[in-house]
Amino acid sequence: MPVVHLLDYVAGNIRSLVNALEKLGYQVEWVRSPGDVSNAEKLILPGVGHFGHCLTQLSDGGFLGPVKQHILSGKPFMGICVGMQALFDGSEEDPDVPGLGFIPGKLTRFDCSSKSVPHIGWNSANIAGKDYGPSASRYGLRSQSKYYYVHSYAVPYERSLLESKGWTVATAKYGNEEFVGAIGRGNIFATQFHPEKSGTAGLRALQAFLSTDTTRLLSEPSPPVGSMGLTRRIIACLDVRTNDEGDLVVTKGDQYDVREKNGAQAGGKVRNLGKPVEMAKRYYEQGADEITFLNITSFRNCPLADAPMLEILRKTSETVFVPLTVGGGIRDTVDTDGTHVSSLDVATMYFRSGADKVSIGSDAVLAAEEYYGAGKKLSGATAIETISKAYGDQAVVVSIDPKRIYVSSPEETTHHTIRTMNKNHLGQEFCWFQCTIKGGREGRDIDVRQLILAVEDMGAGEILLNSIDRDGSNSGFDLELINDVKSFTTIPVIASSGAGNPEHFEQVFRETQTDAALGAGIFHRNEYTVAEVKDYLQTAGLLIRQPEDSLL
Ligand code: 1PR
Repeated sequence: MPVVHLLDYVAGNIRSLVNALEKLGYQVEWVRSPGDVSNAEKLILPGVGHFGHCLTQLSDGGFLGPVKQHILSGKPFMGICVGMQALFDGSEEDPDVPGLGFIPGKLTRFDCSSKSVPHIGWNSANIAGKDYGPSASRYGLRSQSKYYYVHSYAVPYERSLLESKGWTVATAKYGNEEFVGAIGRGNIFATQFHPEKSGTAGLRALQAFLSTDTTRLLSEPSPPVGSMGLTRRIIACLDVRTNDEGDLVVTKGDQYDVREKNGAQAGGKVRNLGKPVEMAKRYYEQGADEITFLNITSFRNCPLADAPMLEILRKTSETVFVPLTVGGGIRDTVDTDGTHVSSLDVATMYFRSGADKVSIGSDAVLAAEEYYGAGKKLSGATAIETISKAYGDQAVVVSIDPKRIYVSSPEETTHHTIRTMNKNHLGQEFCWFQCTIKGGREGRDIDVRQLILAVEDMGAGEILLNSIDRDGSNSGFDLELINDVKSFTTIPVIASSGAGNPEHFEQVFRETQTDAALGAGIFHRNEYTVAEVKDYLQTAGLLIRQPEDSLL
């Protein structure tokens, strides 16, 4: 088995890098003392922590000389994240600490006046200049691929400066700032992004470094202008429930309860819009960035008896390679045989079946009420806390089903109000957003702001922000609600309810700071495909991800 050496100079979690290298068929050997460096043929410097910390550790450990020697001798060297930064002259982060100086330039901090810092998420690594061809592709980078970044300092990109010195540079754009995403020359290749966390695209870049086989290089056209930056996520949501035959079908009502009336009008039949697995696959192929399944009858049925939903996830995850979220009935429960099953166990079943995130609705509201009842104390036992502790914040979504409650003035309620442009029929121009449970059937005395602040404290990683008033209305998202929520939370928000055409998606991205937008009925009723929405957004100048067809 071929060997690659990893420099082990600080304590840090680089397990995923090891996994990625092993997946590519390499055995990882550790370089733990300066003397080990000379054993390495291919050496990787992973980056952990601060620029200054990294360089100081290398220097104090006596690694600087041997690492420089390795690079100068022409042996393959790869730097990742701070490992890439170390190759430059220095960084604003620690101005007194010099870098290795192999690449001219200094890192500066991202401007945070108009965007969040750190820069986190999927962005490009596009080779700049006209000569984007086989030589550039030796680094395995593709203009249409997206890579996972998390950093606050970057090397600002100045066209031709590095290229004139023979470097091939791949850049990304965050806001208006174009920076070095990856760089290579001769035996050196370095990435600001984490290839080990960037799916197939990242593995491809690692493989390119590990492989000396340059005959399989690909040629690519120049990236289209404006294709760089964090992408806008479009999510397709499937509300799933059992029909009269006992099968789970995708259904859709409006304002949550019209579906019941529909059922009565149609002789009690559940509106059947299609099969969940097939529809999820279709939306994935059309380019959906995520798929969400909501089991909307789970408050009546025990989720453990919901074997079809687990099967749906298992089947879907075989062919759909974007994040899958499942919601409905994630809470402590009692199985049909009387056994108590914790919400963590319920979530575990879903994760094992292929879900990447669970979405918690009613239980989050009840937990938030208890949190305030206890004087804003965390119990440690809620579904949000136990699941996020076990699986990470990013695995826990809180789904909110708010309803507008109008008042004549903010003094009329203790709840957080907004002044709205959409007065009600009584002419009232203030409203608060009431949280509901059980699919909107029961309003509670807690508002959306209270709920979000509580679940943020508990460790929720994302908010699925529905609107009962807009659900199924095709009248556009509730921009006032979304703007209000974005003004007090730092958790990513998924705008939901009301999408009726591609313009509504453009509007929500332009007029709010939402992190993602979700549609249901618009796709299920075949009014527009996900691809049509994305194409529209692309034409309108918004950055979206187009699906990658093949690994090759
Ligand atoms: O309370 O943890 O068991 O979770 C139940 C979940 O099921 C919640 O996320 C809740 O939103 C959802 N749910 C319950 N009842 C209904 C219903 O419709 N009767 N549907 C329901 C929620 C709302 C959105 C919908 C958007 C977009 N559906 O998911 O997809 O409003 O629709 P649109 O684009 O067609 O306007 P728990």
